[in-house]
Amino acid sequence: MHILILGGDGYLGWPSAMYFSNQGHQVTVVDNYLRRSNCNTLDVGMLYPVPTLQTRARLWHEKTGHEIKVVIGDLADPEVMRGLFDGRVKYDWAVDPAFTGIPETVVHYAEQPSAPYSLIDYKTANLTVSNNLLVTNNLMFALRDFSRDTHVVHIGTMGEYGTPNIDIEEGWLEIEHKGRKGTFLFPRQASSLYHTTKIMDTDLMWFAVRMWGLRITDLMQGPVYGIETDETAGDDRLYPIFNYDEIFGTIVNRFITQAVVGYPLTVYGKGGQTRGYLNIRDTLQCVGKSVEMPAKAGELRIFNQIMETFSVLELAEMTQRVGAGLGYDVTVENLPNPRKEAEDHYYNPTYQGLRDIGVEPHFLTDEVMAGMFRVVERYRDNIRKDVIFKGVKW
Ligand code: USQ
Repeated sequence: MHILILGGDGYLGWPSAMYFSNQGHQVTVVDNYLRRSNCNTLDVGMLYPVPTLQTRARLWHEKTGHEIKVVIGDLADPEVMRGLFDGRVKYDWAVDPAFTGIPETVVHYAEQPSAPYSLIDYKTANLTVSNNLLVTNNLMFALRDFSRDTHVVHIGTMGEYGTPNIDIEEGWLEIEHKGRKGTFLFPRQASSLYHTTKIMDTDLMWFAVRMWGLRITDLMQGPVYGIETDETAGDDRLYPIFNYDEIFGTIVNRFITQAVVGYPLTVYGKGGQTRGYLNIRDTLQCVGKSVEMPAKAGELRIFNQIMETFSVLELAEMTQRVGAGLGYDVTVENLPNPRKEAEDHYYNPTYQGLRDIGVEPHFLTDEVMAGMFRVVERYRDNIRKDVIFKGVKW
């Protein structure tokens, strides 16, 4: 299969590229280095330097003999997107004459993924809205015009649902109203502008499915943690981008980094905020299974992509416990919450669909967290305390 990975430089994009390449698929990654550029502009640092996509593809080829094709371009520009499907980009490893090069699958990660970034000011808000919606809309039109049978696997977010006072279903809700029934997208109410762009993505994709019969899987993912995957095999030159700063770092990765450098764990508010989490290895499995078993033509298939739920306080306690076992004295500080979000709420999402198609969860055990500590420790000298908390307010 030819798999196109949009946003192939990101935290999840590059590990996905290696994962599919390792399975023998033809993989093309596309990125404009937006994430790196935003990190540089804000000077938030990363845990370790990450080679360019071209260098990583070369290293991967040396190690495995597999080729990952790299295209550098801004997918918010419709011509860049359309060029991937209309023959302008040459997929030169297409040795089989029957192989058109048109990707059978697109994995769409090409979005500005940070909630705090989207709320720094009107400029970062506009960048988030324009990038995320234009990339998704450009993809929908490119597929409408050139390749309606291509399956899209899009990474959505559990944050689209917010924290409603009812059970969260997988994407859809059957509603009975005045004696009649219908199935609708589950109500969405995000608590950041970034998360709101993902709701708008869902609407754009649902429109394209209804109008043009596209086939789309939308994976509502929770915060991801982890560094190593089977494909990195201990080679840190193949590690994904790893942020621990307030803007781009997500909570588990941040807490471990804070513990290693002796910075009190930054629990926002009461710490009762509960979310669904997953290991980066499970992101690969979930996307992989979705690719193997695609949505049907004219179907918007939605899965909730989480493996277990934790509150912020539970994660802090676990980080303290695991840190203590490794000789760290980890302290916790309850900071006034810079975000507007419920700190004590009902949370009961359904997340059976991906297991039903064969995903086997890796849970966040003390051992798994200790493994992450051991990786982060190796880069302790790189950790900058000044980027850990700045307090971007909603
Ligand atoms: N939090 C803290 N302390 C911190 C960082 C976060 O208490 O130092 C809290 C936040 O207030 C929030 C929770 O931890 O309640 C999760 O925050 P996060 O920064 O780890 O994740 P979030 O902003 O929700 O966004 C991340 C990814 C995003 C993805 C989303 C999935 O950046 O791309 O869509 O997780 S979800 O959260 O399910 O919407």
